[in-house]
Amino acid sequence: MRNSIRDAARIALKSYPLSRRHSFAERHGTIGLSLMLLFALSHPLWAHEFKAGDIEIVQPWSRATPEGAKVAAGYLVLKNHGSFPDRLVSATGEIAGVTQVHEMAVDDKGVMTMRQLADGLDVPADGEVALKPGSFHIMFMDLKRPIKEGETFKGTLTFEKAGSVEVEYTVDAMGGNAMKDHSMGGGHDNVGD
Ligand SMILES: [Cu+2]
Repeated sequence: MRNSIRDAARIALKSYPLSRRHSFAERHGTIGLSLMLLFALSHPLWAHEFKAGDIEIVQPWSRATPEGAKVAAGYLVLKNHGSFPDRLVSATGEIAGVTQVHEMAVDDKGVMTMRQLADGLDVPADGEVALKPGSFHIMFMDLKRPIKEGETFKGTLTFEKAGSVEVEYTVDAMGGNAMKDHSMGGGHDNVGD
């Protein structure tokens, strides 16, 4: 009787770590699977970082345009990991006949205006510049077609020192600031010097 209890205890003790190990392996597998899933889901974010020399281009995006729209804006963050300033001098977009680097600002009469940065946009050494709604942006003009939410389109960015790099813009839903940018597009063809 005592022996059988001891045997039972021994069996229990022996099998306990085994079953723990087993369930750990199972759990481990589950963790691995969820991590893989997480990576798979976040992959589009990774895919939208690009590099040209010391310049990192973070997550280029644009907004869907209404039917018949002639302009769209592109946004991204430029990070300069180098110790020399650089400059974004030009851009292209496969959806646009003409692509320019623009700045949007409020003039002294309180009116939102935008202008082409003919000399390009400075990217400070060890610094960054954000192209975002209401500020600097890539201006896609003479659109060849409307762009739709969820699609991507390609473009290039050319830097004075870092050279050219191909990037891919993801297209967000219409609305918000970008619409305001775009609805001012009527004056756009007159912009630039
Ligand atoms: Cu513009």
